[in-house]
Amino acid sequence: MTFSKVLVANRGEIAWRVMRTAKATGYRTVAVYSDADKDAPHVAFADEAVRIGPPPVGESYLSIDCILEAAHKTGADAIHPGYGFLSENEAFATACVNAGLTFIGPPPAAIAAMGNKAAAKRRMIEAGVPCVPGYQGTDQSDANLETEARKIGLPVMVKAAAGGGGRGMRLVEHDGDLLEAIRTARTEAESAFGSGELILEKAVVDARHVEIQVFADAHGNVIHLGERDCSVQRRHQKVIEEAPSPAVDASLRDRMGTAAVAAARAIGYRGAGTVEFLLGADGAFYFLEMNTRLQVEHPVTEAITGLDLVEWQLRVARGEHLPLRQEQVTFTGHAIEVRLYAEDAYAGFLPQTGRIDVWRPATGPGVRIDHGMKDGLAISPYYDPMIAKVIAHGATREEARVRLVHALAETVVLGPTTNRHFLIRLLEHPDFAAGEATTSFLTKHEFPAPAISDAHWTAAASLLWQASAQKYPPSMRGWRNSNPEPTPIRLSAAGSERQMQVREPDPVEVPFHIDGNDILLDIGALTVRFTDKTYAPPETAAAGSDGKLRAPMDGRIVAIKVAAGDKVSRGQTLIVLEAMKIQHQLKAALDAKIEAISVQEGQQVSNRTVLVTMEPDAA
Ligand code: MV4
Repeated sequence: MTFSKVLVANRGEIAWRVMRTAKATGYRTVAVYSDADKDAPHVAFADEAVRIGPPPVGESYLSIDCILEAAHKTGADAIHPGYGFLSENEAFATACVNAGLTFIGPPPAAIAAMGNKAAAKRRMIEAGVPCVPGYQGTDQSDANLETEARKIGLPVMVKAAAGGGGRGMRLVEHDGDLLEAIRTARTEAESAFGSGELILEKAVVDARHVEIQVFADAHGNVIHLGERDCSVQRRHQKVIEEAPSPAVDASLRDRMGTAAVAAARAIGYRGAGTVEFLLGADGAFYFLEMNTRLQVEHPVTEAITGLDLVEWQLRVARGEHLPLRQEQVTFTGHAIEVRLYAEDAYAGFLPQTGRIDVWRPATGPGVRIDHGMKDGLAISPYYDPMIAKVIAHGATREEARVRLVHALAETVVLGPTTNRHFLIRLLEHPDFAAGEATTSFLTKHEFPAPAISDAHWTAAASLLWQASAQKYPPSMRGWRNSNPEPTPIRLSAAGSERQMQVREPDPVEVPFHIDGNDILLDIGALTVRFTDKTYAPPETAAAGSDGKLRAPMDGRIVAIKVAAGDKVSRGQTLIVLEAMKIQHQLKAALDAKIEAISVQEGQQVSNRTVLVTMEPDAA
């Protein structure tokens, strides 16, 4: 059925990416946005934009009514769901069809067929698609599942039939853990997916996750567009995806592609789909699940086939035949994608939020960066904190890998902490570079937080000094006619603190951004946030444990609160120092007895001058 105006029911990079192809192929485009996304690029890019609600997904991007209302309001006659959100929601696809709209995706029945793992596996077994040996039956009693697990032989995977993407999955290696695993998996599945139905599978250890891109039209044509290797995952979240797989040769590609086409054909598939397989070290492969949507990682397939998969989706949705027959599909070179996230890979991958102050995506031969970003846009806590997908294509895998590392290194993203440095280390790891990463890669290898280099500290102090003349005026800078004194600057970062002495510094050429009292600085693809503590209450730089209280900066003694012989306790104010119109309470860092006071009230002192000497109490 023909259509002329496409509403993209999504946000971020995929909304922008889909609209780019839709516009380029002559469609008018409609964006939907929540209040959190009103300044997002995809909204400005669209021909029309409709606010669909407040930021929470349940009241915006997951609201079928709001989205259909937006289509009605704008006269959109087709809807592209993107990925995530409602893209695999059968009710949404049905509601689109019932509203007379073209759903740019598979038939609702195909979505339903793949929604339940047990039913999907039964369909695949019927279609002759190789599946992991296991149990996907209806007798869900503890006793039967235990018996079936023992028939399969440990280790087994217990999976939620209504789950997917590894959610509700549990590996059982010891017989004694079996019953407990079955019971907890069932309970978790009931609360997470509304169904406690389980399937059991032989655990395929140290496997690769290799998925086949399939495409089907409404005229019975079904082809595949090769494979993607997505083995490098963290908690079932893909981190690196590449095409082709280092472990797949032409013969295996042909066999996996044939199986994937059979799977799509068996469920009357239409449009873009992905059939996920586990590929064992022995070359055997097994059906995992089928994703009835365009995947995040589709750009690596586009890079090696030279095709635009969204353009194919639009063609198929308007009833056209697939543009190519299987034998016409060709693969050129290699492509690798990473997902750039606002998350702290060195602190438990904690998601980060906040404004992206500086966003400068890299460019270069073979580099593609799909993003929904611009300077000043915030990563909101309501949605997936993906900033961009960074893809590099090359004639060889090594060229693609090197190009990707350089693209990441040259991409400037200053604001929330990101996983950029972590991604570079993954790509540079010898096992990955050798094409030997399997699904155990991220459990086998540690990537601890890197130390902050002296270069980072020095550059941060220099840049603050240069950029903040008003903060460190000559009087503060220790400047004297004869010879310039160094300027004291105290910085903290990642829980440590340093007192720096800055003379007239050399120019520093690194990406940086000054954000109030902080400076974000990038050296060697490691971005560090430093906080200027120079003016922080010196108790944060209290007297060292050597019993000497020193001036933390140039200033004037305005009050002396103690006398020689006094007993003082930790945190007690000893001296008040005025610097830059701020009165700093200089406190004792430990219980002690005052031995000597070396200054008088009204005296001007320089940074680091010893003011008070104490005898620490015996520990
Ligand atoms: C498995 C498996 C090994 N044996 N099933 C299912 C969802 C998908 N995203 C990951 N899944 C797996 N299913 C059996 N029978 C291995 C994976 C798997 C995986 C498991 C743990 C950690 C990372 C993984 C990455 C890819 C695949």
